Amino acid sequence: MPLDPDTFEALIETVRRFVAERLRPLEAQVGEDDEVPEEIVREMRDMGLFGLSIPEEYGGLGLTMSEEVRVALEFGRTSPAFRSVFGTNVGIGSQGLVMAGSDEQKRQWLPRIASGEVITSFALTEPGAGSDSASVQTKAARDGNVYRLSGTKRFITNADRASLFTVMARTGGAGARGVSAFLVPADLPGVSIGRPERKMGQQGAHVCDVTFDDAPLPAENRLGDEGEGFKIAMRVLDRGRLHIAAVCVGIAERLIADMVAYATERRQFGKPLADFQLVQAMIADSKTDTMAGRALVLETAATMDGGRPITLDAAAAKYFASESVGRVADRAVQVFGGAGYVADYGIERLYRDVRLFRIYEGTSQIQQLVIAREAIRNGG
Ligand code: COS
Repeated sequence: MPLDPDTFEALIETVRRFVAERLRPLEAQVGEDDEVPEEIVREMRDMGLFGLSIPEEYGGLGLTMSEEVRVALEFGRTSPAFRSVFGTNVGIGSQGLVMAGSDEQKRQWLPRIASGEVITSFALTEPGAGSDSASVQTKAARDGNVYRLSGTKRFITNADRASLFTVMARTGGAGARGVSAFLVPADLPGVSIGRPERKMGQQGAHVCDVTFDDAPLPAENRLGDEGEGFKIAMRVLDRGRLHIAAVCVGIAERLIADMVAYATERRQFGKPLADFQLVQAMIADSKTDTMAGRALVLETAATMDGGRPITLDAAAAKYFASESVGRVADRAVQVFGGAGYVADYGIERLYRDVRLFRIYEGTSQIQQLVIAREAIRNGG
């Protein structure tokens, strides 16, 4: 059920103000410190952001996808690390549980996920299983009433803050059908978290290794049936890709606003940069890319809310929006010129930040494969 329109618009207005007044002034600091300040995390909890997508009966806001992408668009107007603080709770960390969890599992975890007391994380990728996620090697060997988990997960977002992981591990033979999904508490004996990686961008959002060393997981922590884990992961990623596409569009909109402001103010050859047609071409191409991305995101969200499959649409939205925000960021650096390359203006930081969107939650090449696979399967 959508929120009533006034309540939803009030939420959007609150988010917009929070992004503009609280987060944007902290962008440079978070970029330097690689840490989002604790008081910001608290304010996010108070705003209910960790529970945007959690059903109301479990204490969340239960937003529709059309509503969720509107919030994601607003969060695009600042460093993506801020959205990451609650992003896994809203998306890939919680949605396996929402889609496939038992009532008991939902009652146990969802209210604390919605409040932000529990941070969740999605553990699919491994050192040897990136794009080929059906080849995961982490093992979950059944031993009476427990599964013994062993293996290593890599590049796991929010792992160092998480108290609950959705883990895809092998319970059967080779391939997708041998994979099951599990809810793994971070304090389970045998679970250890590596140090946050140093990365090109998105400082403040941490990724770490997660290692399982014969960790004894109660069998009731399995999500769905044995062998369903890969499909659960793919359904979670369909939705996650759409959310990321919305963030990409939001950042592109921010970059265009920055580009236009700079081009209007900065003068060369006796007039503002914005008077030069070659600069106008960069603004026009950025605007067109971004409007197309926004339309694709909103239409795909409406498709999902209508109960129709979005595998192809979400892949297309993520592919287009992540590639186009890369182009927009590149043009923004170009319009800013030397100022785009030095740290003080923040444009080079966003340029580095957006590079990740073409890689995580499925590379552009994986999105192309998914789009083609689905189009060929359904006759175009
Ligand atoms: N929703 C539901 N089921 C899906 C699905 C989806 N979106 N995608 C695939 N499946 C099902 C298939 O229908 C198939 O089911 P059956 O065995 O019943 O036929 C099964 O899952 C296996 O699918 P498929 O054969 O297409 O699997 P592949 O090994 O070829 O992998 C890709 C497909 C490459 C698309 C997949 O591994 C992928 O998305 N990789 C990228 C992973 C990723 O995004 N990683 C980022 C980590 S999280 S930040």
